[in-house]
Amino acid sequence: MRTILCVLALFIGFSFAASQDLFETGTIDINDGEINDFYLERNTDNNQYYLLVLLRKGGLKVFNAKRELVFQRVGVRSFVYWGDTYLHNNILYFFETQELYGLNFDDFKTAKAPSQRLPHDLYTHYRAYKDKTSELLVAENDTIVDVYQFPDLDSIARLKRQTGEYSYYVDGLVVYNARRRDLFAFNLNEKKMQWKIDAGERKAKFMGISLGVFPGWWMRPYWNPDDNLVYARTSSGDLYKIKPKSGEVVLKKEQFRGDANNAGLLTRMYFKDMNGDGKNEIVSPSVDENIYCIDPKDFTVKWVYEAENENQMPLAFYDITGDGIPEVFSVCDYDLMLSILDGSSGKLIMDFELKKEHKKFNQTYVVVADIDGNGYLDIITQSSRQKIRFLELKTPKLPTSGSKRP
Ligand SMILES: [Ca+2]
Ligand SMILES: [Ca+2]
Ligand SMILES: [Ca+2]
Repeated sequence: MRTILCVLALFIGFSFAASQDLFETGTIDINDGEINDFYLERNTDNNQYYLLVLLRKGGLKVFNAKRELVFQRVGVRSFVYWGDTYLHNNILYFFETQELYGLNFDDFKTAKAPSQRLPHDLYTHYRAYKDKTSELLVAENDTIVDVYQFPDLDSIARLKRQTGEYSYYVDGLVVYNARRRDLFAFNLNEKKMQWKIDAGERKAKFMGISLGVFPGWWMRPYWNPDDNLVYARTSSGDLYKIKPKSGEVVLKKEQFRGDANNAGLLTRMYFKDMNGDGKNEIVSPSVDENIYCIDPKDFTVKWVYEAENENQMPLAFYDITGDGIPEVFSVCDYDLMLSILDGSSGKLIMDFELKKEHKKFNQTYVVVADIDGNGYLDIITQSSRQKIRFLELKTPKLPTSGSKRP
């Protein structure tokens, strides 16, 4: 019986997606600058998808699903991120120098939000949070984390630091890397440091020979809404689960994938239900050339996919098999190999080498959604510094539910 099921699974696996089912449907050429980043967003009023392109020199371009330019503005440096989308009530907030603007995606007319100027324009990241009663903006760079009321931009706190991974706001606390070794939590209500955790040490090796012990450092912390706990990684490949209020380490797994130099160095963490039990698992690309699905309960590895190349870029998620569990879309660094993994097993459904127009073009975002609503998944990637490429997966016809890149 087991053999029959395996053969059947193999047959189904191969029958619903092969690389020849992926077709190019178009490109967008940016003629006046290099692309810094692109995002796919949906206007919930008219259910239309829009592609937001941020230029390296500054500047925003917005395209509709037909790849027509519907809005552009020079000088835009950064968008305000709302956790899983850049649109907040269908408004895209962005900073142009120190001033906050809101672009309404219903009519694409820009207006200045009722705000004051930020004290400087050197922030690298803006993230807004909806709290119980208000909205907050956390603006940060390598030396400061500034917390403001949103959208009026009254200052709430300024935290100094010496290293620049993104912070996380949860339950009145800003959890951030104050120094490479120190993860801090700052209490915004009481205006004091709540706790601090040291990253420990790292044993480094080269060709099997010990190079000694070095201080570890923290990478960006995450928050899992399921259990309301902070999840953090260190450069040693250690995983932590932390109670935000007390700083109590609920679980720590040292070097969860061994002691090779890059083993288990997760580049980001996604919290998604990958087995349909209503609780999130952790899905992570890693510098060690794997993609992991990890059980947050005990940090055991539920599945691992050997990507065979480093992966530092974001993943995308969308259920194409109709079982309610999102598949994982990943593009490897260096070779631009797109892999689609079955979300419940991590098994490869298909892979496809994306077109590179320049040898040195090594990394791309990937976003997925059925942007034209024809029942087939659209896959959007970058094929050069100035070109975005659209592909469509012709098999299978999509189920009605799904998700886009978080
Ligand atoms: Ca689950
Ligand atoms: Ca699925
Ligand atoms: Ca489509």
